[in-house]
Amino acid sequence: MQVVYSDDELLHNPLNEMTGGEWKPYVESPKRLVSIKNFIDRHPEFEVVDPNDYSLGPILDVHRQDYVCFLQSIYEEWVAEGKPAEACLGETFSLPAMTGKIDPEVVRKTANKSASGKMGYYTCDLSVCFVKNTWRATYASAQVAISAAHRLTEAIVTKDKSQSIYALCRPPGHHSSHQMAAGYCFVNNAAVVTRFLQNYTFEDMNKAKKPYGFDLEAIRKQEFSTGTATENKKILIVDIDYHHGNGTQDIFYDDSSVFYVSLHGFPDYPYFTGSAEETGRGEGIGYNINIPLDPKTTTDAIYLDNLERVLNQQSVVDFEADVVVVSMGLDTWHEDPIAGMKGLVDMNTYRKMGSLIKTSASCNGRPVLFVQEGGYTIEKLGDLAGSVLQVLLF
Ligand code: Q9C
Ligand code: ZN
Repeated sequence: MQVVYSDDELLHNPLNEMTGGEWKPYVESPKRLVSIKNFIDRHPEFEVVDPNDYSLGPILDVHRQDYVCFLQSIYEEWVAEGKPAEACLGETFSLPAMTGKIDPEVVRKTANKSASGKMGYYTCDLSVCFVKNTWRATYASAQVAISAAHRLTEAIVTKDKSQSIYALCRPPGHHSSHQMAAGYCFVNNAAVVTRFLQNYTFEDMNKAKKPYGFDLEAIRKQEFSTGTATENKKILIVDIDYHHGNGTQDIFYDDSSVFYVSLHGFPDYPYFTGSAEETGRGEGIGYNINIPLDPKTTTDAIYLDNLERVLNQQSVVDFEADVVVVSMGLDTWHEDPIAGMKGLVDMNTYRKMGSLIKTSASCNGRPVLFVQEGGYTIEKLGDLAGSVLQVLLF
């Protein structure tokens, strides 16, 4: 199985985050990726490949242009205002301005007048911290995901390669929405590849591809052109991260061409979403399934039973997805320092998750793109990822 990975993803390395009223070491550490990469390097069934560069286009098919500008420049603006170079963090959040009484465009303009205003407007918790190379790592993470989508498409076209691929992404993405960074996430990698698979033909993908080389000045000068929907591909997103993927859900909430399914600890971060009552809106009604699970009582058997049930549920099967995107968080493991289901204690459960993804009626025979999300038991991450991927290797 091919694994797309870039060293640039390691460059985002904040010191601390504020969690539960305490300053703690930043849990979403580059060591996570190093650990998975070491595991991959020791197992010859995996082949590590470099990403290519597809520019900002695919990112802008998901995220607002002003938000992408914010991601690119906020750190420099923060430092230019004389604020501490170690950490660019929010100090207020935009809720007080969002009462609906002020024109949202006026709020946006006011927020954009200062670095703290921007942090308050575009971020929503204290797990979002910018350091010098945050955008560089975020850009690399998105290009890793897009490159994996392109390679998977190539495998579909030529039919001679494995029909699944692993995007070893960091920072993760599923808490990020159109104009929002949250929960260690800046760009929603799973959403970006979903739109990329839908909007680009194989020829477009080949045309957009350049060798990867991060160049901030060149990126800033890029035309903010976005793709146009050319193929009506249907994408099933299966989110097995411990946390609810509120960003991904939000992005596709009105959309019947993307089916979002999530199993997650509940109630827990992100605290406001993830209930089973969230089923989609308008055209998207019925294309969003949340399975909230009690982290204290969920066992291996309960988890697998829920995953099996939803992946064989009639509406998901009838959707007839063209491609499956798995938001692969590994933070359901019972030892996870910030998450974890107390009863998920068996490594075989992760093998069975992979096998359900391979064989269930909604996924069977479909190409699968694994996108790395959370997971914080640094030493266990390779085993966990390897277990999920095991049955899909060949
Ligand atoms: N005590 C991902 O797994 N802080 N994000 C939670 C819990 C934020 C998790 C603190 C957790 C975000 C991608
Ligand atoms: Zn998570």
